Amino acid sequence: MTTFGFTLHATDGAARTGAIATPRGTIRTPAFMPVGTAGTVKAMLPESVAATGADILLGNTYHLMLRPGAERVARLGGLHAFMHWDKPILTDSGGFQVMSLSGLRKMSEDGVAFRSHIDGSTHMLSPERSMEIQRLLGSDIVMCFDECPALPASEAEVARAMRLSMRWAERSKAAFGDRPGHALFGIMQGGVTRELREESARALTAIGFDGYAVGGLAVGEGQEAMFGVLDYATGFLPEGRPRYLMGVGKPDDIVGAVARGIDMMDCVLPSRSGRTGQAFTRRGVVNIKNARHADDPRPLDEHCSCPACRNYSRAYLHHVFRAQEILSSMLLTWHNLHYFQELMAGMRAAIAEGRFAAWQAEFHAGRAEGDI
Ligand code: PRF
Ligand code: ZN
Repeated sequence: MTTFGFTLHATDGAARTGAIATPRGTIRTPAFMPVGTAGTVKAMLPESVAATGADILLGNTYHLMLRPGAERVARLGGLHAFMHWDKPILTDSGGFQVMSLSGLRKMSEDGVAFRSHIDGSTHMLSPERSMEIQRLLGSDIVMCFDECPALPASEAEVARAMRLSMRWAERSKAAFGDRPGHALFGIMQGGVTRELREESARALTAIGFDGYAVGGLAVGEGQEAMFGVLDYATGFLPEGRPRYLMGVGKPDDIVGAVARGIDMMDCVLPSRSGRTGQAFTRRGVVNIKNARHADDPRPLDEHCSCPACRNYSRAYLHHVFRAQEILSSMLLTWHNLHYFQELMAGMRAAIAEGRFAAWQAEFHAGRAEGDI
C-alpha cells in the first residue's frame, strides 16, 4: 500500500511544487481544495469536481457530526463511498466551525461544549472526539483539534489560545495513533505575533506531524498582515512536509501565499460566489447579475474551457441567474472551480520551469480592480 508521503519537485524563490502521495491518489501541489462541507461541493457532482482538476476535497467534522452523524457515515461505508468521491479527503477538526457557527459555547481545557446551529441540541468536541469522528468519516488527512481566536484579539488571548492548541495538538497526536496511509497535520496558531508563531512551530515540530497548517490567518487581519506573517512563518516549518494555509482565499491571496512557500489551500469562495452570481476570471470578477450582461453574446471568459464558457453566453448566464434557476449555481460554480484549478496548474508549471516571478507579474498585470 502506498503510504502518505510528500515529494518536492522544484522550488523557485520561496515557492514550491511537488506531490503528496496517498493510497487514494496523488495531490499535486500547490493544491487548491474545494470545500465539500456537508459531504457535497454544493451544486456539483463529484465527477464534475474532479473534471475541474481537483485532486482533493475538504470536508467538515462539525457539519457531518451534526448531520448525518459520524457513526452513521461509518456504517454506510465512510465518507468517500457515501458521497461517491474516491480521491483524497481532508477534514477540518471542528473547533473553528464551532466558533463561527454554533450557539452557546463553553470552552475548557478538555474541549468545547456547544449547541448545534441546526436544531439547538448539545454536543461536545475534544481532541479525542475530533480524532474519532475524522477516523469514522475515513478522512485521509486529519487536522488537529485547535482553537482559532478571531482577530483583533489581545496578545494575551492569542497566546492563551495558541498554547491550549499546542496541548490539544499533543492530545490529537496521541488519540490519532498509528494509521498507515492516513496523515495527521498540526495547526500553527499565534495571530500576527512573530514570537508566538515561532513558539507554536517549535511545539508542533517537537511533536512531529505529517504536515503543518498555518491556522489563525484570514480572520480579519487583512492581506498585508497575513502576508507579513507568512513571510516568516513558513520558514519555521520543516522543508520536507506540506504546508497548508487554512481558509484562503481570493486569487491574489492564493498567489501571494504560494509565493511565500504554501503548498495547500481551501476556501468556499469559488463555490459560494458561484451561487451569488460572481465569476472569477483572469481579468477580474464578473458580476453576472449586472444588467449590462443581458444582451452580451460573449462567453464569461473566451479563454476558459469550462462548460459554462464553452456552451453559454453571458446573456444566458445572466438570465438563469435572474430567473433563480438552479443551473445558474451549477454553471458558475463549475466555472469558478475550473478557474481556481487552472490558477494552481499555472503556478505549478511556472515554479517547475523557474519562471514564477514572471508568471506572478503577468497574473497581476492582467487584472482589473472591481467589476469587469
Ligand atoms: N483552524 C482550523 N480551521 C480553520 C482555521 C484555523 O485556524 C482557519 C483560519 N483561517 C480556517 N479554517 N482548525
Ligand atoms: Zn469558464
